[in-house]
Amino acid sequence: MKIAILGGDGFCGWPAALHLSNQGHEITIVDNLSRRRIDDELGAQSLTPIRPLDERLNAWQELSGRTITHVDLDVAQDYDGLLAFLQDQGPDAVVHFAEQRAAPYSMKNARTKRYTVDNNVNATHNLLAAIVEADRDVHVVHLGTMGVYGYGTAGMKIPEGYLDVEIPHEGQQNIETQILYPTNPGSIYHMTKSLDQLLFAFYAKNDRVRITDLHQGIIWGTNTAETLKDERLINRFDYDGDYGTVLNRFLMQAAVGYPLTVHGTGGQTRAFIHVQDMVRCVEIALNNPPAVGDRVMILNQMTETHRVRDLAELVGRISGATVEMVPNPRQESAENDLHVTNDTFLDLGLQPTTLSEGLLLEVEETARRYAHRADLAKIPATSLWNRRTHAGIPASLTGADHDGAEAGSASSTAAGN
Ligand code: NAD
Ligand code: USQ
Repeated sequence: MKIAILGGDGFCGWPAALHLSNQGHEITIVDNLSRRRIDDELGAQSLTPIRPLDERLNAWQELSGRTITHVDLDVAQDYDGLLAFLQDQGPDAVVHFAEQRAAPYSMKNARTKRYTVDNNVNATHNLLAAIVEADRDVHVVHLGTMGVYGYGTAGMKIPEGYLDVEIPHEGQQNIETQILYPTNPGSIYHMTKSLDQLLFAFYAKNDRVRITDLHQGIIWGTNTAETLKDERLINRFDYDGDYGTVLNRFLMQAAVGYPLTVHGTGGQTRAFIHVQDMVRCVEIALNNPPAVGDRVMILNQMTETHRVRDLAELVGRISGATVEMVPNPRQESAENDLHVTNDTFLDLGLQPTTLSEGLLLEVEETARRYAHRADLAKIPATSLWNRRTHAGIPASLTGADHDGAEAGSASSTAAGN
């Protein structure tokens, strides 16, 4: 297949590009390198020494004999460039990773909120509009999030995107139908993924675009079979308070001797998937597209659920790290239960890589190898979900009792807006 990977220089996109190239697909990465500029803006680099994209691509060519090309294009801003790309290259499929993906970054201040909405919603809409204008049959595989379902306790197993409902119909038989599972995003970032869902539903219905939306859980791990082949192919490892995700943060914190930062009671239960399974899921999704005219195919891309404080306890036990309960900078339920259906990927052959001590220690070992690159001052999560102290919101939620809180800044962004 000819596959365009939007966001192919990122944490998920890079290993996915290598994996799909290794399978013999013709890969083009479309990426404006905004994530690298956000590293500079935040003064927080990947723990692992990721190489410039052209060096990565040359190394891959040298090692595998396969060529991956790069088009430097802002999918959200350069509609004409995107349209010309689709017309010239004619990809069979587009994997869309090109969004601002950190919930804390999206909640920092008005500027980062606006950037996240503008970037993510425009990127998705530009892609869909360009596919229609180019008049091509392109399968869109989008990386969405489990977070669109919300993180309360649903009281049921969360289905794959659609909810069976029965609507009372006065004087007649009740109507049985399926609706998009009601969204309940917990951050501006997660909200953009909810907005993406509506765009997908519309374009699948109106223009018969074939779309798969992968509702992905939190990725953990850093290496895949391909990124391990050479240090020049190394994947990014985010550990800072904005981009670092919880389990990788805990493993990095254990490696550098920093107490594991559990937010609040650590009672949040979340869905997880290892980075190696993520690339496999993307491959499976590409090989099993919906038919033209089908509704959006929504798959839950996760393999297990864990409560945050249990993860901290596990990492503490295997590494000897201490755990520190810190005030929660986010607004989220103190405790939630989470049960998720992931039958489609299992039926299509995914064999989950579940959390094991060996794999956890492997990630910690990677973090230990690059511990000298860590800036411990970047570890605390300082982006607060709410500062509106006059709106009747308790101090425990506004961060008024939160140490090390940052001021809401409004400086210009390095991400290009
Ligand atoms: P990332 O920030 O590492 O990568 C995103 C890439 O997209 C970056 O290389 C960035 O430069 C590029 N990009 C962003 N906006 C762009 C634009 N307008 N034009 C061109 N390129 C652009 O993020 P990631 O962790 O690789 O996540 C990829 C996708 O997967 C995101 O959409 C995210 O929501 C989703 N996801 C990630 C996780 C996770 O744990 N990392 C979990 C669930 C879902
Ligand atoms: N948390 C801690 N301590 C930390 C960091 C996080 O207790 O040091 C807690 C958070 O408060 C939250 C949970 O861990 O309750 C998860 O936080 P996270 O930063 O690991 O994950 P999240 O913000 O949800 O976002 C990440 C990715 C995002 C993706 C999402 C999938 O950044 O792109 O969409 O995971 S999901 O969580 O399933 O919605």
